[in-house]
Amino acid sequence: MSVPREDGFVHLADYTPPAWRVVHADLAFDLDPDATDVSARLELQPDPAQPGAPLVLDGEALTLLAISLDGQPLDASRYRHDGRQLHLHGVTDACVLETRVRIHPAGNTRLEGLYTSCDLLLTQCEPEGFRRITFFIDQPDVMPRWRIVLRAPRDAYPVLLANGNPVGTRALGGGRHEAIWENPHPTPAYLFAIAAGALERVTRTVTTMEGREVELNVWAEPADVPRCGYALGAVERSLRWDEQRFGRAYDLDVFNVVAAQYFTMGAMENKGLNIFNARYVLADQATATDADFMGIESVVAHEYLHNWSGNRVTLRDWFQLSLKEGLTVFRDSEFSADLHSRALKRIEAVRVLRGRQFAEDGGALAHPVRPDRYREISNFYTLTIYEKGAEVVRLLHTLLGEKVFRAGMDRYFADNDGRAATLEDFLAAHAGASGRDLAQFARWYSQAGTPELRITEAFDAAAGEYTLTVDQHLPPTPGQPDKQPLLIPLQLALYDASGAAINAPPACDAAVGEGRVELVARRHVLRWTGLAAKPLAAFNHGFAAPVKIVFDYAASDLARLAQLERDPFLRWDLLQQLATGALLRTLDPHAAAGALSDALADLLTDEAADPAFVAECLALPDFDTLAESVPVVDVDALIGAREALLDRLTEDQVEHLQARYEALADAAGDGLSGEAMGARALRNACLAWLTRLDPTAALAQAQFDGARGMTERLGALRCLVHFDAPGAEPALQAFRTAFADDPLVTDKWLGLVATRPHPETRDAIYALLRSPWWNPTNPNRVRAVLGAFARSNPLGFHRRDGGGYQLVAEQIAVLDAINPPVAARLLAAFEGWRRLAQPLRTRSREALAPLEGRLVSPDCRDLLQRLLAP
Ligand code: 0A1
Ligand code: ZN
Repeated sequence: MSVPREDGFVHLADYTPPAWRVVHADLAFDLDPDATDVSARLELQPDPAQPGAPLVLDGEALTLLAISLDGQPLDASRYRHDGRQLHLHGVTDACVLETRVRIHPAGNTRLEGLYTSCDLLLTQCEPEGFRRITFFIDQPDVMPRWRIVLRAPRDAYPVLLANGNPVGTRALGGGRHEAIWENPHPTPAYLFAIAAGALERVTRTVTTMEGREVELNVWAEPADVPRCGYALGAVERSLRWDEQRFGRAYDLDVFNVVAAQYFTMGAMENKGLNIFNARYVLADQATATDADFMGIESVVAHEYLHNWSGNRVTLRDWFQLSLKEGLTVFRDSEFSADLHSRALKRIEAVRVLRGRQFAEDGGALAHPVRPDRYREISNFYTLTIYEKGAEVVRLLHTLLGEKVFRAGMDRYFADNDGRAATLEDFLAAHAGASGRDLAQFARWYSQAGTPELRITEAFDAAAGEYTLTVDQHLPPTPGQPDKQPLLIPLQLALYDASGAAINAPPACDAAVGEGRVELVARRHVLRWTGLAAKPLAAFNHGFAAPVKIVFDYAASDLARLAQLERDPFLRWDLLQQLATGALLRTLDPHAAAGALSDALADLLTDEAADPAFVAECLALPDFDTLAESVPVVDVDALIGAREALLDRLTEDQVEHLQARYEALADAAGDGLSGEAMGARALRNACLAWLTRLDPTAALAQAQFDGARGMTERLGALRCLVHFDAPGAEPALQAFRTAFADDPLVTDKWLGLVATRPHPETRDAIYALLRSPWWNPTNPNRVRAVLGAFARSNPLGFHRRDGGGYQLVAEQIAVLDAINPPVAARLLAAFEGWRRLAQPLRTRSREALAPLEGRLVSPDCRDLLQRLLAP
């Protein structure tokens, strides 16, 4: 159990095992949106190693109605409830504590604990929401087995779901009914869930590799059920994949997924009862884009795969969060790579890393994959915990290879099943399976910041000797001025003048594997001899290491390597480097733009090239990625340069773009095949470029009018709105009307309006905040409007007069009182404020500073302090 120190922080170093455990939890709910009564019967046992330790339970926003110990009502002198914890006096032995509390779901806008989502009653407990349901020892290393009874009026709540297996239902008097569930697996409270309401489902039964019959259900409100089929298929694919790739079987008789319109995050892996943001469940081609379908499949996989990485093996404490999240992101990305295109999945992940995670790692909120202290754990559901955490698991996979990695995973699951584990347990399993010492590798978990590899080359023509000197640079981050060198596997390839790969390994003082060197020191010198001419070097194939590479290429070298490389990820990356070099003028801009243009021409005219891959190559580095690559961010200059390069490339390629757009018209028709999706992706990319040269946006208008699904419709609408086409308003109007009843599609057009690249969008946002569409209690709506504006509209958010910051700061103060985790996520959009060029740096501080006196939630106060810390 970890208690905050005087400094207000919970420290990793302070961990001690729980003094008391709950071995069995029996709960009964009398459900009602206004006042739900929760009866809990907890079997408690003291830790024999900590005799006499006081019995303390967590409990917030609970009204205590009754309390008894071992069957005897407790006198008020025997306990104290201070609003956060329940202290029981003089209890030393194993006992049964019974409480009855009242809670108020309908007023719960924080959406943690038990809350209402439209007509449903739902729970969200991770990380510390269960204490808002009943008194409990609410920490992940307390793992009882559970029995859950739900009672409610049958007409409003015909379906009553909870964790585990259904035991039975029965009618009660007065139109009420009851359902009983049992979860036989030891499960922490953060994985507790119930869902009640007029739900309907799609269902199928499968048999696991162990021969268990499992009913898979996806539940939604009745009107949405026709859009649940794709998610159900994704559940089955996930179940099969975990059996085949990791040998992990599902372990209950039912697996339920529930779609909720009100949900703070993406989804939640509660044992046997996953609760999802509706946007990651509901899809058909008329209302969802291809990206939505792919997002649904990957989030379904993520939550399903948590059943082993997170639930069967859970966390000792919240510092270990990446043990489940990084590992599960690694697992879900392997799932997507195995089922679809590995290269495209990698490109997608690297875009997020470079654009967003590197920024987090280099900004005011930087923290290690395993933080060593926190004030508010809900502020640590970050890209560093999830995406960098997954990269660290991928590093291990690269170092060990698939076979040994799998043996390490088998060992991890076997040794820790039913336990609350740590990252040390994870590394110990892999060290045991591989025989490797992973002590240096473990620094990836404790040191924040994105490592940089500064590589210089030298060629001695007379001696035929080529050397690469590789320096590891680890930038300082908050609280970590000095760092130790990391173990970094550096993939590399050399090409000779004829373009043939040079296969000889270098001589060096580091371990050399197939096509890679394992860097362990601050500096390594790699040496090749017997070379007739200076070779061309390429680095970090597949982005095997989540690092920045600094190497002085000429534009012509990058272009040549992009032709020679067989690794599709690296081919894409080399073109990104050309574009970045042209934009930031680290390369001769004329030569770089010319080389990029030629490479794109080749791709656009290559009938054999995968259209989805070509679309990725057309997408130049975004604003975030560029901003991450410069020490001081001049927003207008970066965007101006990017727009100018796009204009120039479009002029060069207009005929190829048109030809490709037309040639793919049929292939882009119906269906969710990879081929159709790829064709739509490339056509939308071509359309966005072509619309630059077409003030009437006739092609975009035609695509909008004849759209065969949401991918085409939204792609066209984006062009119309973002390029201020004459048809933008009527098209928006038509779109709005056609989907007026659908909150998820409404979020889409709101997102387009919020990201229109113009400083005046700030005023459009003010108008939206006064419109009937605004709803600050729905996190999806907040993200669609304010999240999109702050995160994806640099021209609007970073207006020179600071008006974008003011708007977002004002709304953070409003949201702070409604849903603090949502407000805190918006506040994190300021993470890079210190690197902004003036006057924006001052303007952002002016927007943030007054929040000091206005924000009340611990979530927002913690973030604000970290943002403003000197
Ligand atoms: N464990 C979930 C993420 C999650 C975290 C917090 C939540 O509520 C505040 C909800 C979901 C996942 O990784 O999918
Ligand atoms: Zn997760």
